[in-house]
Amino acid sequence: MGFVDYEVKDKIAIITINRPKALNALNSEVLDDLNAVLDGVDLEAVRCLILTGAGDKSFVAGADIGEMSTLTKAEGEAFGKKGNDIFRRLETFPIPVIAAINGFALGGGCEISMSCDFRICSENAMFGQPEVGLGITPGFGGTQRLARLIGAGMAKQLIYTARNIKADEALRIGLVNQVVALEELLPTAEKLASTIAKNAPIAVRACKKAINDGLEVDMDKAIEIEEKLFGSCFESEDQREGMANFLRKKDDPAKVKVVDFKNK
Ligand code: DAK
Repeated sequence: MGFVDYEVKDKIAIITINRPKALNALNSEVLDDLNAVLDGVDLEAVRCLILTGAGDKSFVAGADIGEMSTLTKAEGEAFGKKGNDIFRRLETFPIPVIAAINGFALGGGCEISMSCDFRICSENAMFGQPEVGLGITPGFGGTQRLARLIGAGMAKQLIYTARNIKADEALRIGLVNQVVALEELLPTAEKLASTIAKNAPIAVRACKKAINDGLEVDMDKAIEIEEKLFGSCFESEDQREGMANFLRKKDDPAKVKVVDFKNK
């Protein structure tokens, strides 16, 4: 695929935005390629995705300023919708998506990382929403997702000032879960993804949906969402085998085994 690479390793897949000449900035082609890569993910085989950027300097340096600079109002709205649809697709993708942030995550770069389930980053990562300095608002969900992730006050401060922050501050305010050396970034993401991939896929997917959908409604409705998704796990082979394994273990610890969950 032109600007987006896709590699499957066992049950995990790595999506790499690969446009290093522009620090992996998102133009229409990159967005189309990313959408096509998501179309091709085999959900029977792959249990967790990692999203990263090519090179050691930038995850994604934002939406492409050159492409945006000449847009009309209508084209700007269409570009925003294209990005928003893909970011929302990532956010609601059936399996978890980990952002492995290897450098600049500015504007649309910060926004795409926030569409992932969680973020880890390298020590050289830099986050920010510089849009107001360019005469625009964040357009790929930044005002909404940043406020939900780190709280309205901190999000407003970062967005109104257009200040970039380093990895340690991103960790302190809860924008990322973990900071590691650059060379450790992908191995760490892969280890996390493999740990997730070993768990029962139907249950992991249901947890993602429960958390995402539950956050959009009040607590009474959220609990109902959880109840339904909890119920949906029963009668699956994975639920039966997962629980049977626990009971065998109680019966005789020697009988415990690592369950090979089948996604059924
Ligand atoms: N777009 C296009 N090209 C970019 C780019 C970007 N966002 N960021 C970097 N590049 C290109 C540079 O132009 C340069 O290209 P050449 O000159 O070599 O051809 C190359 O990448 C290397 O960049 P630098 O030479 O600038 O590298 P430095 O190390 O000196 O600086 C930097 C790195 C990341 C600090 C700097 O490149 C920078 O400030 N880049 C822009 C970062 C930024 O402002 N990003 C946010 C973009 S705004 C909306 C929809 C979406 C959005 C908003 C609204 N609606 C529909 C309403 C989203 C907005 C954004 O994301």
